[in-house]
Amino acid sequence: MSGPILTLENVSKSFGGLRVVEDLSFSVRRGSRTALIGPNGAGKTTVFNLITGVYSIDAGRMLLDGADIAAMPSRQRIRHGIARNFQNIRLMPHLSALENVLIGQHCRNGGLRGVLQPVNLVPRNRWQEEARANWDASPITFARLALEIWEAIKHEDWVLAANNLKQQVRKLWDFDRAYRHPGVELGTATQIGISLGVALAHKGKGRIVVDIQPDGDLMFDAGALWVAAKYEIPMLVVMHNNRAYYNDWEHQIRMARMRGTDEAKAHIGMDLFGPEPDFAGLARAMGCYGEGPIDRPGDIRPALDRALAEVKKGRLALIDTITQHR
Ligand SMILES: Cc1ncc(C[n+]2csc(CCOP(=O)(O)OP(=O)(O)O)c2C)c(N)n1
Ligand SMILES: [Mg+2]
Repeated sequence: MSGPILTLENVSKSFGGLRVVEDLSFSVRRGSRTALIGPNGAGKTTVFNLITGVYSIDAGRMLLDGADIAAMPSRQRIRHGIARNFQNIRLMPHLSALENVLIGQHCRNGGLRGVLQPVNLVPRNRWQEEARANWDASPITFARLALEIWEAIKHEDWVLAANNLKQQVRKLWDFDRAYRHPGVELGTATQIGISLGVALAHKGKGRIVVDIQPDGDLMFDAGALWVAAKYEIPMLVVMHNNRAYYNDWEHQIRMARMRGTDEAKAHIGMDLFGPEPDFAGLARAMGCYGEGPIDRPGDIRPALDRALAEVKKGRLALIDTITQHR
């Protein structure tokens, strides 16, 4: 092929009343290296942003190998070889150094999975391996609970409402649709309420709404279960029960250390045993389905499947699983 590889013809770009690029025309010869040089504020970065599709041009034409690319989104331009880097390095902190480098290949190998799969570097595969550490521990590890729930719902059209297993779920579940999670939770005293709202919003759409529910939070607002029964709001509630207002307990320990007071008293008002609340019984008392407490990890999956069947009938089903603290 001959002719220039890239051509800008009379390109202009304004931001409000500020004309940053005006009537710019140039060509880049095929196989050449071309630099854009100019003083600060000359508009160099804007030109790069126009060529790479970060901004759209106001006027003129932009041709790649003779084809007009002005309307092409940057994710497609990159496949045609138009890429940029940034002055500030932008790493993905959850990936290894090698994975960060390999990501640069994603546009040529069918996406991130395409690059990483052949060498078994998909981070989720690695995290799933890591999640199998202490697999049979009782109380149940967070990672096992997160994975057991994932295995039970991954073929459903699922939505995650409140989520008390943040680290594990983000690594182990595949959030492949915008509606899979509404965003962050507001913390204790809100989780069951917010989850109920999410479940109501998705009611009738054939989706399975999952709430990974802390025990202390449900102590505050048991009536939410009755509301779900009364208004037939289906939801799978998997209780991550650490028999404690643990977040607060940790805080009390920290405060005792800071103040030099008796750390052994930090549990007062913080532990939730002696007697243990029976959350499955509570769910049933409110007109919902309830099972538990479950402390043998192998019992979780069958219980989840039974609960799922109840949710599909239009009910709230609660599984009370006993987990480690943190
Ligand atoms: C009404 C109310 N009281 C107290 C708190 C303070 N607080 C924040 S986290 C927490 C403990 C939560 O326990 P749980 O819901 O079981 O979650 P865990 O930390 O055990 O995972 C408490 C009491 C709060 N957020 N709201
Ligand atoms: Mg708790």
